[in-house]
Amino acid sequence: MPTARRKPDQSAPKPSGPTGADLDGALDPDALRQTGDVLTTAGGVRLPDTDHSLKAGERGPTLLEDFHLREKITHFDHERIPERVVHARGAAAHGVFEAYGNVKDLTRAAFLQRGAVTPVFTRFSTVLGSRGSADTVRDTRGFATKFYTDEGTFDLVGNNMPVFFIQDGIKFPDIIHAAKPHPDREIPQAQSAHDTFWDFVSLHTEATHHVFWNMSDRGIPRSYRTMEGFGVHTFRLVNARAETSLVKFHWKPVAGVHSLVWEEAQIAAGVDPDFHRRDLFDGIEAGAPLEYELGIQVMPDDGTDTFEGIDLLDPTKLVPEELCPVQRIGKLTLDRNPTNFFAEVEQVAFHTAHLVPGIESTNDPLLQARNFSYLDTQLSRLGGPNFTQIPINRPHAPVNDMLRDGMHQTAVHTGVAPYRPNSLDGGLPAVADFAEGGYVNVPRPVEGSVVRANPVSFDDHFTQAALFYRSLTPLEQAHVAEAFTFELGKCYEQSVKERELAVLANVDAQLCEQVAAGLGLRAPQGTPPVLDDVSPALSQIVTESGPVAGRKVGVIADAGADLGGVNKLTKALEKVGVTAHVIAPVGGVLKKGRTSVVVERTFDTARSIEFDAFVIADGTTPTNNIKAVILLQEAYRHLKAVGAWGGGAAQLGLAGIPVDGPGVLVADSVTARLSADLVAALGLHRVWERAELVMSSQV
Ligand code: HDE
Repeated sequence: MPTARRKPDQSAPKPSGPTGADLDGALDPDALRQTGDVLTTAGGVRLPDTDHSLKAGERGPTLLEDFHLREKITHFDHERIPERVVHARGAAAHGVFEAYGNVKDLTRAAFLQRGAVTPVFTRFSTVLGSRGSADTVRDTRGFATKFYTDEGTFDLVGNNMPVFFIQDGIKFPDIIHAAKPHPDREIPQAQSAHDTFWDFVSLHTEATHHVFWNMSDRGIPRSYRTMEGFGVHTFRLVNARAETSLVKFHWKPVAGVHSLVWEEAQIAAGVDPDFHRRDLFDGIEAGAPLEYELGIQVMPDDGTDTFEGIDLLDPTKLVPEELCPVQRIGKLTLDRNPTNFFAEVEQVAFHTAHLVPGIESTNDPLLQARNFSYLDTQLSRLGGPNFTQIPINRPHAPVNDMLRDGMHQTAVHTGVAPYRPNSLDGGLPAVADFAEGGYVNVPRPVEGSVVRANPVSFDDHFTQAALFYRSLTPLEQAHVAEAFTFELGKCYEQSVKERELAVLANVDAQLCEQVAAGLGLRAPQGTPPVLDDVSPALSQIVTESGPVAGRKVGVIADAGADLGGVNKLTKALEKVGVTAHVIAPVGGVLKKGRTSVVVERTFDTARSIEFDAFVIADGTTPTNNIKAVILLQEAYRHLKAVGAWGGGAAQLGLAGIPVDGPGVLVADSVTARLSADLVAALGLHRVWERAELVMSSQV
C-alpha cells in the first residue's frame, strides 16, 4: 500500500479560500449574474445615458473626462481572448454522469462507485478551424468532459476517433502547422484538403491510421449526439488495494453512431455553418438530452504495456473490441445548455492531468506531453494561473491550495502561512495519504537510458489502417476512396499526391488503384498487410432501427394541404422525440376550416441538410417550385427517407423520385403505419439499400 505524509494534527482541512469574498458579497450569485435593473459602470455607479459621449457642446470635441465612454470602449477593445490554438470551434452542454457502480474492483475513483451522480460539462469541437469556422468540415472532433467529482475535477479530454496522428507529443506543433491554413495566405480554413497537410502525413506515415479515420464517415458526424468518443491513450486504474489495470475509455452514444454524407456536409458548411452547435442546442431545448454510456476496455497491467501484441503506449493503435469488449460503467446525460457562451464554453479549461484518485496516466509519450501542454496553454489563453477560479472551472470539491496571488486572483485567502510546514496556521493545511483519499501515485519502477527514440513496436504504421479500412462495409469503403480522391485532388503538388498514393499502396492495393484512377495517376506497388481478421465493430452502418430522439422531419405543405394529417403526423413523431417542421412556399400560418399549422421554414429558407426525412402532405404541389424539387432530390440522393400521403405521392414522382423505390414511403392518409414506417426509417439513419441506385443515376 502506498503511503504519504501523515497530517500533523487531527483537525480536518478547512475548505478553501475565498471565505472573505463570501463576506463582501463578491460571490453572491446575483452579483455574478449582473441581473440588476439599472445600468451601471463596472464600478457600480448608476448611469443616466449610454448613447451619447460627453462633449464640450453638442458639436464639440469629446472630453477625456468621460469615464463611462473610456471604460465602455476600453473593455470592448479587450473583449476577445486568444482562441484555442486547436479545437477553437466548439459547443458544450451541462449534464450529469451516473455511475453503474460495477468497477469497485478496478478503481477507487469515488465518482465511479455505485450511486454516484456527478455534475459534468462536455465540450465538443472541431480541431482545425477558427472559432467562427463551419461545424461540418471533414475533421476529427473533440469530446472533452469535465467531471466535477467530490474528490476533485477529472477531465476526460478525448476525440471521436480512437487513434492519433503522432506517437510523441513533440510532433504536435508539426502536424498542426501542416494542417492549419497556409501561413502566407491563411487558406484553406478548417480543411485538411491542401498541400501542407498531405505533404506532412505522406512523409510521416505514423499518421496513416488516423488519416483513414478522418477520410471515413467518422470525419463528418451527423451530430454530436451520434458520435463515439475515445480517451485514445491507455490509462491506469487503481483500486482500494492499490491494484492496477490498464484501460481505454470509450463513449458510446445511445443514439448510435451516424454521419453526414459528404455533399450534405459541404452544403451545411455554407447553408448552416452552425449545424452541429444548433443541433446540440435545439435538441436539448426540445427535451431530447444527449446520452452516452462510458465504457472501458480493461487489460492486465502486467508490466509489458501490451495486449495481444498491441502496444498500449502507442496512440496510433486501437484495441479491437472483438479482442477486448467494452464494459459499460456509467451514463452521461447532457440536458442543459449554457447560459453564457463566453463564460462557460469559451472559458472552460480542460487538462489531461486533472486526474482523481483511482485514475493515473501511463507512459504513452503523447499523453505525457499533453499533461504539460494543457496547463501551459491556459496561462496565455485565460490570462494567468488562476483559471481554475473561473466559475466553469471551479472544482466542486473543497479547494485548499497554497497557490497565492497572480493575475485575476479572486480568492481572498486568510491565514498567514501558505507554506508547509508551518506552525503559525496551526500546521494546516494537512496532507492526505492513500487511505485518506490523497492522490498517491502507485509506485512503479522506471529505468532506461536517456534516449530520443521509440520502441520498435511503434514502427508498424499500416496494419491497423488496413484493419480499419477492411472492417468497413463496401459503401463506407467507397466513401473513404471518394474522400482521399477529393482531398488529394485539391493538392497542387504532384509529388505530394504520388507520395500519398505510395502510402495507400501499403494499406490496400484496391483502394490505392481507385484513388489513383480518380487523380489520373498511376497506382504504385506496395506491400499491404495480410490480415487474419477484421473488426466489425469499426463499421458504423446499422441494420437494426435505433433511437430517433432529436431527429427532424420536414413536412411539405401549402395552402391546399391536408392540415389535419399534418397535425396528426406531427403528434405521432413528437411522441418519439422527433420534431416535425412544416415547410411551405411562404411563411405565416396555413389555415383550412378550423385547422391551422404554423409554417416554420419556407422553400427559400429550408435546405435538405437540416432534415433527416421529408414527407409531402396530401393536396400540396411543391413541384411548382424548383427549390422544393431540389430539396426532395437532395434528400433522396443523400439516402434519406422520403414519403407522402394522398396526392403527395404523385408529386414525388414529378420530382423524379421513384415512388416504389427503397425508402420511399407512401400511404393514402396519415396512418399509424405511415408514422411507424417513418420512425423505423429514421432509426436506420439512411436508406442504405438505395445507395447503389443513387450512385448510378442522375437523381
Ligand atoms: Fe489536445 N490540445 N493536444 N488533443 N485537445 C488542446 O488545450 C495538445 C490531443 C483535445 O474543448 C489545447 O485548452 C498536445 C489528443 C481536445 O477545450 C492544447 C497534444 C487528443 C481539446 C492541446 C494534443 C486531444 C484539445 C488547445 C499532443 C484526443 C479541446 C486549447 C501531445 C485524445 C478541449 C486547450 C476543449 C485542446 C494540446 C493531442 C484532444 C494546446 C500538445 C491525442 C478535445 O493544450
